Amino acid sequence: IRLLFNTINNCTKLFFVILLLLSTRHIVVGQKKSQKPNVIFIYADDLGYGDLSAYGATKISTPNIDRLAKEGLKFTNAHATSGTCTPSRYALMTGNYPWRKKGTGVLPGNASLIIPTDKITLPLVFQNAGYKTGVVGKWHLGLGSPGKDINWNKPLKVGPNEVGFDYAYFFPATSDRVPTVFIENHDIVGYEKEDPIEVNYVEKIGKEPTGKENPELLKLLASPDHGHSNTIVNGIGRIGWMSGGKRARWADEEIAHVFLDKAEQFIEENQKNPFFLYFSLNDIHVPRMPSTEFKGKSKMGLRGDVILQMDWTVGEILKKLKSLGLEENTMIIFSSDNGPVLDDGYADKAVELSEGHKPAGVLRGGKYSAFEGGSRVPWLVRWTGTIKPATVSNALVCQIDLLSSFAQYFQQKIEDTEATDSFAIMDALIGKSKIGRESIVKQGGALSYTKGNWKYIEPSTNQPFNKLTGTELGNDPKPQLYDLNKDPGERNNVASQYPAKIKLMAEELARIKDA
Ligand code: NG6
Ligand code: CA
Repeated sequence: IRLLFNTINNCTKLFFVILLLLSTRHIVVGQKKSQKPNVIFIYADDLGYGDLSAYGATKISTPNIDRLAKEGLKFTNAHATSGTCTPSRYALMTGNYPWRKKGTGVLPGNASLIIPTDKITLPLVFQNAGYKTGVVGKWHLGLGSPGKDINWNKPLKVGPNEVGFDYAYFFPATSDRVPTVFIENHDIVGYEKEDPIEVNYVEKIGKEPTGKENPELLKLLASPDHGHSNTIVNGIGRIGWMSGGKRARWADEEIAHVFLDKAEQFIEENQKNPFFLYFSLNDIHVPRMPSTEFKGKSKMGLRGDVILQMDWTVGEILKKLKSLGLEENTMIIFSSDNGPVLDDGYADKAVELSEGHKPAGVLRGGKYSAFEGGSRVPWLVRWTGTIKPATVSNALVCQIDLLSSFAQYFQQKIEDTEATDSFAIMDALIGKSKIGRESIVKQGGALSYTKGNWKYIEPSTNQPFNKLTGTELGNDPKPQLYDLNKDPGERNNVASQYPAKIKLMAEELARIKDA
């Protein structure tokens, strides 16, 4: 080669060198800089504010997720709208507070779709900007038209594909609810027409054993009085009854792997064009049944094991991005749909084995609660080159804001009547500004209204304590007022000292409710 190089004249040499430079420059430009950033939203299920080592956990270590904090941005005042899954996800998808609409509570596995198909949604914002959009994981927003029973033996429309996702690989509700099957776009994976599927949430169907009748068949016992004693699938009693679809049913131990596989496939297939992936993890929801390699890996039993599995999943996504050269041009957001719970219906010893671990950190309450533990969640963002490493922000941000913030980023106009509770706060979401939204209305048991350092919880006569889950729900027949700066653990109700403030906050909340 050197001989050949010596024989050509300098002018030709220069020409080749320029060509080489241009072509490498072209590769860099084509893959990274000119393209709109990919966005991956990783949504953990029931992960608490204190469950990650990046947020102070010491009994468990989550190095992969912690990397997002080290290389990016960590929020300390970030929120889901609600203390449970369906309403938080409804808000994420629509930009509307869930308590404005009836039927947005925790859905059964045979519920109809609650996301309107003719209104703006988070994935539609991306589709309108030319992105390929995908959802992989837990759905829990219903399937099929309102008022119609789902026929599980026909293509399952309407669902994620009809509200903005080009690709969908998901399960309908939660992993503790029937039907325990995966759906790819409109079809149940592994479906056989000789073994039709029926689902019922009112009465038993089929002849299969249930957790109630045949507890000796269970590999994971249900906690007494919770609802997980119906059809047994994979040795685990579920909420609701199903029959048929024997070969379509999942093994819980494989869920994390299947979802990771599909997420990676989606990333790989879309590496050349901008994509939005809503990666909605099953972990760490009940039944906590990790794959074999994670069983017993933590010192905290199955709940700890699935935290490690979740952390591994995030690490695999980071590796995949790196191997495809997409590290820099991909914004990864990690958060959780509601706060933590230890006993959520299975005898997995989470309570006993979590000793010394504070799943909600300094916060009071947890999943289901109006206290901060119900909905203040971890939120990390890595966007290499744009977000400075190890940034910490205490801006008030909510998942409901992603819709308007990305619309703002893509310079899209949202109708005044749509996504009305979603604020365009992109600068805050990428750590450029410390100013997020001004206030937030959240839903645990009662509604709460937070503005600045003050949090007001509406009076509620509902039970103050959920005995089954051991959660303080934040319900009190008297108004509650907390100074979150001085008292993030909501221990001192100062309502009686600030009657004027209570009045003002109650009025402002009433105005937002009426809007
Ligand atoms: C509750 C279930 C709980 C869990 C939750 C939904 C009982 C007593 N409890 O009704 O186990 O499935 O619903 O969790 O049945 S969420 O994260 O999807 O909101
Ligand atoms: Ca949840």
